[in-house]
Amino acid sequence: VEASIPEPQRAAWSRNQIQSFTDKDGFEKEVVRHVETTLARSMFNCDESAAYSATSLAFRDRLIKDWNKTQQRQTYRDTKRVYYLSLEFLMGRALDNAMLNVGLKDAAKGGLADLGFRIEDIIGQEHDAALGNGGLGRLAACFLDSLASLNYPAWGYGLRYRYGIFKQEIIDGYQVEVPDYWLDFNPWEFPRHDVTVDIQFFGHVSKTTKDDGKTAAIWEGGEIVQAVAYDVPIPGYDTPTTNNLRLWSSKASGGEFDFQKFNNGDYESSVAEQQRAETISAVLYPNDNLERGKELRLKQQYFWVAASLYDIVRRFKKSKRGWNEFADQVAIQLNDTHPTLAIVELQRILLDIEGLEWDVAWDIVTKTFGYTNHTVLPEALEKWPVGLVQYLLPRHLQIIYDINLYFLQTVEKAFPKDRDMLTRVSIIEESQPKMVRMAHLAIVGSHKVNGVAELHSDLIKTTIFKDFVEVYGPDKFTNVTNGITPRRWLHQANPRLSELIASKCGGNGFLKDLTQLNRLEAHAKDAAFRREWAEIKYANKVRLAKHIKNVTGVTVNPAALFDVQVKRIHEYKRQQLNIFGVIHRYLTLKGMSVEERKKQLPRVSVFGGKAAPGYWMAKQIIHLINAVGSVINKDEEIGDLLKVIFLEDYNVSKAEMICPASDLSEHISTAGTEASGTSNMKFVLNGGLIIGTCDGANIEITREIGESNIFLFGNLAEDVEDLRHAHNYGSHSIDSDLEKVFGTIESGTFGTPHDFSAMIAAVRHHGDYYLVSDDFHSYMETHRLVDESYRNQDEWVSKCITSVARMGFFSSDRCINEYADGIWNVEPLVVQE
Ligand code: Z57
Repeated sequence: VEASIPEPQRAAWSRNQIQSFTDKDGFEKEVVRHVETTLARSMFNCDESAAYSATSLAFRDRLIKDWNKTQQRQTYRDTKRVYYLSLEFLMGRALDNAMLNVGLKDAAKGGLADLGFRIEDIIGQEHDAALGNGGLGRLAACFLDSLASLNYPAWGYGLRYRYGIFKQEIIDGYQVEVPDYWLDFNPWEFPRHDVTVDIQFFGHVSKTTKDDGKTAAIWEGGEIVQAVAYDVPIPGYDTPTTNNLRLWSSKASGGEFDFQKFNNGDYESSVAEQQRAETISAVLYPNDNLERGKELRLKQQYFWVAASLYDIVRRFKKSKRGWNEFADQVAIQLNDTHPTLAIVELQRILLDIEGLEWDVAWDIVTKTFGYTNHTVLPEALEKWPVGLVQYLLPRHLQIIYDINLYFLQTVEKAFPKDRDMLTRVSIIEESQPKMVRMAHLAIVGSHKVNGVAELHSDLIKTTIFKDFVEVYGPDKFTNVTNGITPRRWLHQANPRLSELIASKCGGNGFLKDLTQLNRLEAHAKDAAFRREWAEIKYANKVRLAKHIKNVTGVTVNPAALFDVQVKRIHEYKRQQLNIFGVIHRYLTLKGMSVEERKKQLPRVSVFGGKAAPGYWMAKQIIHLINAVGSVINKDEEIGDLLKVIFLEDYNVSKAEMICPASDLSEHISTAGTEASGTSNMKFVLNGGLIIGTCDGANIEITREIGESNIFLFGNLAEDVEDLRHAHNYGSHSIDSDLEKVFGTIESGTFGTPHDFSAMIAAVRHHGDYYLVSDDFHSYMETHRLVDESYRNQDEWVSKCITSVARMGFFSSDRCINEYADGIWNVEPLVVQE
């Protein structure tokens, strides 16, 4: 079809494209046009929802042009592309981002005002795209923003879940999960019914002899599921580059119905088959840092990986290059081990379908892939039973065994007679049942492996991947410290602060070169500037206070210190330490005279975050937080001095409101457990200080902003092992203040004590694996320092300004440039306008 349209004709068409709007009046016309034609409604009954739809469609039209041009440019120039494979993309809302990146938010604001709407209300209509659990998925979203903003030719590949992460409701203090049906109306995706891939499952492998006498494997039989592409435009900030995020949706192959069965009167089973196929992309697994080994999850992984690789190979083949150029044209990054089957799938394609020799193919494969590890927690490391892989992907299992054989042969040569070494590094764990260790496969099949913060990258080299450092040498392992996009997390989330910063940094340049924030440093001692700064923080707190009032009914004082911990609920992140600390604070206040109380600093403790539905202990923690809140918040003796809020359904759009409103945020994981953390960066960038442990990126944040600008406490990663050993084999005495907290809970102050006994027992009787008791004293002491410091507002605000000024390093732009240089070997595609 493409070829049949003569070139001059095509060129004429593209010159005559309808011009998009460039100002307020043009925007209004487009909104009216979309309301009246696309949406088939009258302007007389255009409500906020219709205004959202029409505004999105107007901006979408603009994006499409840049998007098409970007794809044309990338095809024409045919430079190396990056493919970011991630099972999660936690995108949040798209409209505000599109308006800011395109640079026409003011036009839209004015136009919507003319039509009788407030732009915030219209933006607020959008449902978050929540195709992720937490940090890993949000990192992927920040990376897409940076890749586009820096003009890298890049694609994201993921799954188009019908249900993203569940919506959390809090009922009687307990988490209740509600399905997140988000696809009702989504103007940001484009179905590509012409871009489909047939994906095979099950079946068997037979051998055949080719013309040249060699044998080849044939994978046949089984069932076919169709992958359909849905494309999402990813606009870069202040650049015409608009990249593509391709999400795969599953459906039964052979169209809507199997007509054979239909005609045979087996209507029901043909519909059932269709539904079974659609199940593959139906739901995001809601676990963060936990792998549960479900068959459907493995199906999702292969479905997505096979469709993506087919697409990547198809694109490469269009360039008519030889296979020896594949790794010069294609870089594929594995976001955790979830897409590790891509390594096996590419080897299969090159070997079985393209007929390359094993060694030639394997060389291409290893040059193509890079693997990012995001955790050292053993329960999060993926392993699949050999039997399940055999049953679902028989040919892939053979290839995995061959990869392992050749790998172990080289290890054997380097470490003769070291059976233990072979057992430890083997891709196959010789357990009952045998397991495929996905991290080992990912390491063996990649040319670079990276951790996500310095401490984490050191830890993987000395603990879980120690043997691989001996096998490959240290250079295969590297660090790329995480970053966040300043566009969403400063400019969009905190427009007033962004504007104030721009006024001192010589304009908006800092949004593309975050190191320019250092120009702020000179103003930290400027009293007038500090006043403006503090006023913005206060306004952001007022906004959060209103939200809290709306959703919980609790009145909080915006002048109080807002102390925030929002992230997935997990024992290693230690929300239990925080709530025990809150109880201790409450007891201290209760023990004071009225006079003494008057001298205390008012606080609001804000919590938010989802527990994995099957994570019982995490749900108990949520329950305790709510139970404590409902007692303290109505204690009239305490009043404003302490409020405890649990905000339900924490997500990206709520984070955009919460981060700018925090004075202090908590990043208090047991040292050595949080690979990086990224909300720590968001909070500091928005002018809040951190209380935290020496863990993940907190360490590098401290190095950048200075020790006097962060409240660090607790034991160090290097001491954790000894402490745990002492708990289990020595004497384990619990901190006496913590015992008082336990006593209060056990006395029934916060409801039936039995509800919380497991949380207490985890510390007292089950080895206190997360070192809550060990760190409690230092945690409370450090909170006292926070209070003291907050009393001196001038000093506090200077600390905040100085910290922001020194946060330049934590841009995801820096991070993406490091991947591009050190791992992908790709360059930006300069746009000539
Ligand atoms: C996830 O969100 C992270 C790691 C995982 O292994 C899985 Br599964 C999900 C997080 C880490 O816990 C954070 O510390 C890190 O900042 C984030 O990934 C991005 O690297």
